[in-house]
Amino acid sequence: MRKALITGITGQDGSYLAELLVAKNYEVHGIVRRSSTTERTRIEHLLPFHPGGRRQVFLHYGDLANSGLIMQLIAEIRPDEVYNLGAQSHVRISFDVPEYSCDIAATGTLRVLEAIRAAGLTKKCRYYQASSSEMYGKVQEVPQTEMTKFWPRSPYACAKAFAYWATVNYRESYGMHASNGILFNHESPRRGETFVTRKITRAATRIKCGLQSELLLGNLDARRDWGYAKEYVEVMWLMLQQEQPDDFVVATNESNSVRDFCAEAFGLLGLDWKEFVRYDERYERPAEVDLLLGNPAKAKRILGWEPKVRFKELVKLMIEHDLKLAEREAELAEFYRRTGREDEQPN
Ligand code: NAP
Ligand code: F7E
Repeated sequence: MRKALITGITGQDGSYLAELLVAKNYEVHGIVRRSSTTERTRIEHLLPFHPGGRRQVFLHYGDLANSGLIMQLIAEIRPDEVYNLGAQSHVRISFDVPEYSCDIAATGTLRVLEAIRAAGLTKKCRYYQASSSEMYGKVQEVPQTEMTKFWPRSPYACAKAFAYWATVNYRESYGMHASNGILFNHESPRRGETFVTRKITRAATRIKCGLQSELLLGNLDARRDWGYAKEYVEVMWLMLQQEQPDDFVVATNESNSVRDFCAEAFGLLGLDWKEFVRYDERYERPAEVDLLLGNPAKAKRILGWEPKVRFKELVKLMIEHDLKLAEREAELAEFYRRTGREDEQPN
């Protein structure tokens, strides 16, 4: 049984990747942070105590800020593959907590790479780095490829650029099988609720169910290349199965604006987005990334991968999921209202 270690296993991508690796019969180890609330909803169904859960998933307390623990875990687990997905991944928030964001995404990456080396696993362990299209920032060409120069526009993107080069450096210095996936935005019903796509699908469906009256957004002109997260984790695995490590753009080669996303999402519910969306400058960023469009030709050529879910289908699957969620919320709110127990309703 091959062993994989995932940092960021509780996140959107970590949860889909864990499912994929379990299905491929890996022993899956995940690093989780201790916090006062145990938020494991995305991976709960995989854990041994869950009915139908699997005995091949193991969680370990740790933090990418803590080099001692990272060293200890990697030395103990001795994984065949490491997927480094942990990060403070919200670009807007990285302007509020720049040092922390960089410590986790940049130095955290170095901690993991160094732990693999210190454990004597440079030749045994393959490494995947969650690099990001945000590194292209103020884009130097359209569409972006593996050769396009980086111009990061946020603390998050600067940290990811460091992590990208650290991965290349460990490959070149120590012959490690270390690869970067330069993933463009990818979304799903598991996307965090403050990223713009999920914020829109949650709000549109809640508005439809009478739970909310408006949606506050920042820049509607930004364009993104949005794909489906569940498909994107397959590329992570594929990259580590190649004989040679390498860096790949993962994208759909289609770009839409935040405004397009609103129109599509509200439209699916028979609503006109212009009636509900209000501008709020709090959601603007000090420096914006205006246009991302990725060319995944290399991934297709070498890995045989290409995206199947396109923009409209992606919006539809997110809306369908969130509509069910909003309908349940509305039923619950109605129950508390009818029984005169509004005060007791959980947030
Ligand atoms: P996400 O949902 O925000 O998940 C981030 C994960 O990192 C969570 O499991 C989180 O744990 C963990 N984490 C945060 N701080 C940590 C720390 N100090 N130590 C250990 N773990 C920590 O992100 P995602 O969308 O799945 O993205 C996965 C990775 O790909 C991230 O590195 C992201 O930057 C990168 N990426 C994402 C996209 C995208 O469009 N989604 C595109 C390109 C690259 P908690 O649950 O405890 O918070
Ligand atoms: O913003 C605009 C915002 O936060 C997309 C992360 O996964 O993908 C993600 O980063 C666009 C930006 O994603 C709101 O200004 C307008 O132009 O959904 P987002 P992101 O910043 O592209 C990359 C590839 C990553 O690597 C990151 O980890 O939408 N926008 N109004 C808004 N964005 C948010 N969040 N909230 C708004 O109200």
